[in-house]
Amino acid sequence: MPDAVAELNERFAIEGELRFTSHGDGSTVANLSTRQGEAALSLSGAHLLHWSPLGHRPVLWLSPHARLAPGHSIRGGIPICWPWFGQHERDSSLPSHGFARVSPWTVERTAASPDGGLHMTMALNPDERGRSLWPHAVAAKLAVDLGRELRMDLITRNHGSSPIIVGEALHTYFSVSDVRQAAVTGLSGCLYLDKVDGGRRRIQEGKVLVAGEVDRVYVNTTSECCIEDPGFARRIRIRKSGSRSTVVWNPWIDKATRLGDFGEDGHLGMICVESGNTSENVITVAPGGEHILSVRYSVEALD
Ligand code: TA6
Repeated sequence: MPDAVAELNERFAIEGELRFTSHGDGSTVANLSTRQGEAALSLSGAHLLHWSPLGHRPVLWLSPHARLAPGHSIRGGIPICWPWFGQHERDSSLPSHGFARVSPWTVERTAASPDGGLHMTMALNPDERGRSLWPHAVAAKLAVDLGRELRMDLITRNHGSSPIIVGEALHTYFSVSDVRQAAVTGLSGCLYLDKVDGGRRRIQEGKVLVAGEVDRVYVNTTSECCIEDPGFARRIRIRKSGSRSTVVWNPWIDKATRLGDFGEDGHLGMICVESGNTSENVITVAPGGEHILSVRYSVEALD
């Protein structure tokens, strides 16, 4: 076992609950297992790959063609989009959704929680490329709390002397039985930018249903959303704070084929509901200031 992983386990492993493993593609993964569920997180991108609450199917969708090697964006799980969302507004050659998800993160703290869960804090440790792309004294941390629910806090701290504008999102891929039968609730009446129709601004009427490509940026919404999945007889609840944008995305057939890493009919088994601050909701962090984007995910039976 390479020294780096041995040192990680020496410093941060928790007997029977949290252990680091290295993989042939160069990735290092934190494996979390509690009496309330299991999860796996890649240190590259601080990318949550899997989450299965006790008694439930996996909640996150991960493509069978996902590339876990460090430095590559991973198709599925929870990519961290930071410090911009989507294409960089001035330079389209820069990585889509920022560089945090393709950068190394370091483990800062792990702990067993009193309620039987696990806590893990990681810090973005941008490599030379990341620092060159964004030469600002701004730090990002991710706090993960795995219990009956999954809580993720994306923390931005401005250590510089001028205000910094940040776009961000937890770009979460959820596993559904059949996206054509699923529905996203909580966004009715919200204004959205329809990226499938040139960014036209529209108002959501009722539940969000998918029968083709959907790529919608809902703005000025702090609403709790749910994914109702009759096929898996479950509801996935998404509660957020420090977030005024929600993105709903399914590439459908043509875009999934163009992206090339969804696998056969992969688009039918997933839907992204992303909590963040994008478009007109990007955040300004004052010098010495901090912003926390916090999301809690839970699963319940669909009665
Ligand atoms: O959040 C939706 C979106 O912005 C889509 O437009 C699509 O580009 C998706 O993100 C995936 O982006 P990626 O860079 O991970 O392929």
